[in-house]
Amino acid sequence: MLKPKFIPYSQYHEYPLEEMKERSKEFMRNIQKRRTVRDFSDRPVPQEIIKNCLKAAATAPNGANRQPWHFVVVSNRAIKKKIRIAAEKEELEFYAHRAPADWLAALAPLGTNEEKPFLEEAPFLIIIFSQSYEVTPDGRKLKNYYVQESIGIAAGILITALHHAGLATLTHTPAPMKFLNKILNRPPNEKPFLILVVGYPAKDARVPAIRKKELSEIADFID
Ligand code: IYR
Repeated sequence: MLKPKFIPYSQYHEYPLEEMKERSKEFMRNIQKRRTVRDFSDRPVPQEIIKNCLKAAATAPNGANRQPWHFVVVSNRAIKKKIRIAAEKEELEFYAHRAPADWLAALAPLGTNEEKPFLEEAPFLIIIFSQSYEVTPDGRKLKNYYVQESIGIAAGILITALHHAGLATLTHTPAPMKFLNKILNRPPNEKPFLILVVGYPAKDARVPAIRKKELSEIADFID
């Protein structure tokens, strides 16, 4: 068993209380402006920004620090087209047959359908894969832990980092997504978690008029 090694947490920075309050408010106000966007511009985005945001996502707390994720960043037109064609095939099946009536009713306010032009129009698709296990250099399978939780947190940080940088995102999950392993040549220990569509919103982008729950609806304080 490996012996743990500890180092001082010297990066920690404490802010005066007033500054903490201000910072929390400022962050809240900024993240409240995030909207899931479905109308993307094809304006290019420097890859450097995506790289920085991925490095931010990679700091996510995760099970046993196994970091059970892999990100494939696609800007190649031909690959984006392949992904669109495969996703729309699944989505047509979903909207026409697979989705039960209650699910379609729940989606109605979002105005979604099987057409996914954003998969080609947006400059970047980030496909997030979760790794249920690792394969060691000598071929052994090493199980990962809390994979869903870990990858969910990493995706959240990625979305937040991209928003903070000034980009719009869409969390897109055509189901099933197995076709992504084939198109992107990913190994069997990896499962697509979501497609994150990234770019500038289109000039005339519109978003559904929906509301977020109030704090009193989502939280209790037990003093
Ligand atoms: N994957 C489909 C359907 C869909 C499902 C949920 I839950 C959403 O919040 C949004 C869409 C699609 O992307 O259209």
